[in-house]
Amino acid sequence: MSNRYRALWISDVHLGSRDSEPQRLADFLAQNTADTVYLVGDIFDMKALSQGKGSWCHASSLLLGMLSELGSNTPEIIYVPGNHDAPMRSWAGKHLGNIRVEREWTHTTNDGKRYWVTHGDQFEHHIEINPVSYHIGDQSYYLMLRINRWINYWRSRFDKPWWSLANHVKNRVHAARRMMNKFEEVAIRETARRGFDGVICGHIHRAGIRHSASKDSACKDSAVTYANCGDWVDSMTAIVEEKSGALNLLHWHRTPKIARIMTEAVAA
Ligand SMILES: [Mn+2]
Repeated sequence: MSNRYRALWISDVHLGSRDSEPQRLADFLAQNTADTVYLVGDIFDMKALSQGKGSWCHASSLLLGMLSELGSNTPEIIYVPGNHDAPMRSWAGKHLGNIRVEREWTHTTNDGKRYWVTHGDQFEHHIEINPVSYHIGDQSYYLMLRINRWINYWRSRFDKPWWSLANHVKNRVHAARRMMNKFEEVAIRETARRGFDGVICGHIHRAGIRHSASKDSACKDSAVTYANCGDWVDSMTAIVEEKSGALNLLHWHRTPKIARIMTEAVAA
């Protein structure tokens, strides 16, 4: 049985990178649908593909087929590209089959709240990052994903659910946590300044919904909702809008074995 929401947001799928988990997303989309589906950037990892670090597997093609098929059951699919699929930004205002490409978007919920939909990489420019530590952080993150895949391979053999090492470590490493908190602060401040009720973004691979009063003195009393979709590399999360207009965070934690069986069933 599938769940239908008013709207659904996913980001940071990184299709084409070695760390992408397209079969999990295909599994999720088979059971979760919406009137409007938003692809909030870094759907393709053109960076990895252009640097020769990519890999395009059968499941990636399967997922692409699924997305285009989704268009016939979904009135609207809006794709807001991110920094890893930045070349797609030049398609803003155009259609790619059933998918409408936009640089950013405003979504109005059923209870009349206006949300700014953006990938969020621009918020990073307001954060001072030491380029050396950024590079090390990036490298160790990808190494961690590799170790994580190995751990989960063994967990799946014992029918244990998916577990995220990167998330576990990220939340404990002080510098990473501070950077992500800063990102959220910048996003909230900018959202309040632009007069939105909230923002729905991705980019930092940390899912969450947070309600916050902006610290900005110019708009002191404006409460802003910050929602981050997370990713489909290791947290397997999505933001959805319920019929009431409320936003919710979904975690898709299936055992890899089930995901694999389902993918094979779709392919058959
Ligand atoms: Mn990004």
